[in-house]
Amino acid sequence: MRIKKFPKDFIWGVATAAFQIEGGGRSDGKGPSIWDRFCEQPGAIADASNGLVACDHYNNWQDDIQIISDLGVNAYRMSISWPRVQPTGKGAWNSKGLDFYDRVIDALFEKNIAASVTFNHWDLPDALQQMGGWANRETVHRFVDYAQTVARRLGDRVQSFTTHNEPWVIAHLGHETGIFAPGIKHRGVATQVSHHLLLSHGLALQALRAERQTAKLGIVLNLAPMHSATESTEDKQKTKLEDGRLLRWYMDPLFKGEYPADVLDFLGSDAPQIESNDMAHIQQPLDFLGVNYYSRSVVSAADPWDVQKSGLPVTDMQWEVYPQGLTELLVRMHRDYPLPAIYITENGAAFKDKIVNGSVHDKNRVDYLQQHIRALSDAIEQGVPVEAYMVWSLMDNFEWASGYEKRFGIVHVDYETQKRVLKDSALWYREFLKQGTQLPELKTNMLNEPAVTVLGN
Ligand code: IFM
Repeated sequence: MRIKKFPKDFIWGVATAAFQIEGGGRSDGKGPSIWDRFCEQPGAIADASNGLVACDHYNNWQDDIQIISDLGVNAYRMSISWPRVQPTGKGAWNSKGLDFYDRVIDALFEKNIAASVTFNHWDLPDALQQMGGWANRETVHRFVDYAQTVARRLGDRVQSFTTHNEPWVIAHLGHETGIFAPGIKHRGVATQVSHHLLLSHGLALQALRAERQTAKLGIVLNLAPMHSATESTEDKQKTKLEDGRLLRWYMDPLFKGEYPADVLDFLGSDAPQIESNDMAHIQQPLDFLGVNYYSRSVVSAADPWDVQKSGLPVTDMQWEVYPQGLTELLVRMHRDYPLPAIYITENGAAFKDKIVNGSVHDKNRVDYLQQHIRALSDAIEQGVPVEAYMVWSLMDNFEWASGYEKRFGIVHVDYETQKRVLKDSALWYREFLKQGTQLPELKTNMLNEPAVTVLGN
């Protein structure tokens, strides 16, 4: 039997985000972000926690980078906290904040770990929110200025810059359902926010390219295949609309310079205000497109879909384990859009982990990762230009509205002592990378096993 292998230059990484791990919430001149403010609202966070200490990565960053290096990955995805480097989102820069990231990037560079840096992983300076936040077009220009300043400072040692992480989450969960910061519940505001996020992405790319930035430039979307709960016309129509709102609302402007007509029809007066040239600004060539994949979505017009119905295993987030959805999603995107390099910028699972005699036997997470890596190889075989895979997450961290209750890490964090313990999934990932990324044999039969072939060299 021939063994499937990933190409030698494939990027393998682990991912985190500033607000979820750094802490240092009031240190060295950092300003408050919208997530600091959101955490102060009673009932907003499941365990009433906040990000003021988190994994205290602000103080433990050297040890954490040593862990990353010991895993044997060749990339680390991280984000910059905008209010740490510019406390009010405009005007004065905080040199201590910029120095912190400079040191982190230096350490990664010295260890030959490619830094993949996101400018906006949700922690907008609160001062900008006081002026309307992403709903205010002025924030677009503040963001471009911020991205330029960070890129000038770090760009010589960074492999890639991502403008925004998951604009759907910022717009929809932050401004329509209001379950994430800044907690606004208004569909019209949410669509305007999504437009400004896309516009700021396009303008930032142009500004960075004008300065001959050498790092690769892209954006990260959270995507999922949408499956209709039944064959009914209502369910199928809703499924098409949800696909439009999650995937085509972002992919069409980025690759076709227009919003999908059916979603605009649905939005009616909640559609965004678009100024002339906005769409051309948004449709910039991408060096890569980041895809965060966790599960599929099953859509039902009448009731919320009950994940137990399918009988598939679910994670602690109550998300179905559905690895074949990753292949399906990527193949469909490859069919419908002229894709650049695809980076899987997040993939992983939360489970109720327990430390037993100093170890965490998270076999369910090992299975999850193996199944998704196999699903990824299936997509590559079908021609999808995938060049990177990053596990979410390096370590347990602040899982937004779920607080610290959900553990996504391959490294366990004891929040009392800040002790890190490599879970079995981290040990497996390290071994997988050491052995030359041969495709893992699966014990379960969740994927249709294709004939085994060699991918690349
Ligand atoms: O923790 C988040 C991350 O910040 C963005 N993508 C999804 C992850 C899991 O919910």
